[in-house]
Amino acid sequence: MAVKRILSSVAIFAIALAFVGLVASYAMGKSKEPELIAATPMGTVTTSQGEMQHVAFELNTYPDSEVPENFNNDHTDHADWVSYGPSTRLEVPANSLVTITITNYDGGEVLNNTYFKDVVGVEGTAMLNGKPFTSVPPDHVGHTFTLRPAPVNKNSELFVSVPLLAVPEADMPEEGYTDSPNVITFSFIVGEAGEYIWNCEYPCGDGTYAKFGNAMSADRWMSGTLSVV
Ligand SMILES: [Cu+2]
Repeated sequence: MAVKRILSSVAIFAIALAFVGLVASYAMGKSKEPELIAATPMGTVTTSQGEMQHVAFELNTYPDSEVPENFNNDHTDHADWVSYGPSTRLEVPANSLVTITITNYDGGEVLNNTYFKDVVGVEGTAMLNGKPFTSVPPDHVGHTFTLRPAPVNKNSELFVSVPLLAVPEADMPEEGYTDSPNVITFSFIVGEAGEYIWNCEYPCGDGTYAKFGNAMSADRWMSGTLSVV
């Protein structure tokens, strides 16, 4: 009898310990959620769909996750992973023109799918270092910003994809970041409220899963959300 009682006490203790562990890991996971950043209001603008409000984001892409300004992503657990910042959770108002400027500090190589070398779905002209562009060489891609409706958002046809030209290997320093990043600016129109997801389509992860491992297979380093509210 005594042995049985001890065994059941041990079992209860083990279950309690497992529960505490589960709650702790859930709480830790939760705290890493990137902060939601709202677009900066830029007034109104005339577009192909008439006059609408204009909002903007300034994002960046880096060859690792040690960038202080990207603290929102809390990347300290994977400091060597490539990253988008300052956050990957974005929010914009419905029926607006969204302009995104991305400063890319990362190198890159060859796309798996050359479709993603092209600028697709933008309003007006995309700019690369101050000059209009419609595509980049498919073997010089650092990352892409590729936006699609979330599966719950069945009525939306919004699709945007913009390649980020890679920084040449010769300009990638051993320590720190390049002095000559590529600056890419593009705009697109969002309609009614809805949820969108975006990700990078260049295989910029580690050597696993054909370079779609680590940062590419985890949430928030090379992927994020766009909430239209
Ligand atoms: Cu990428």
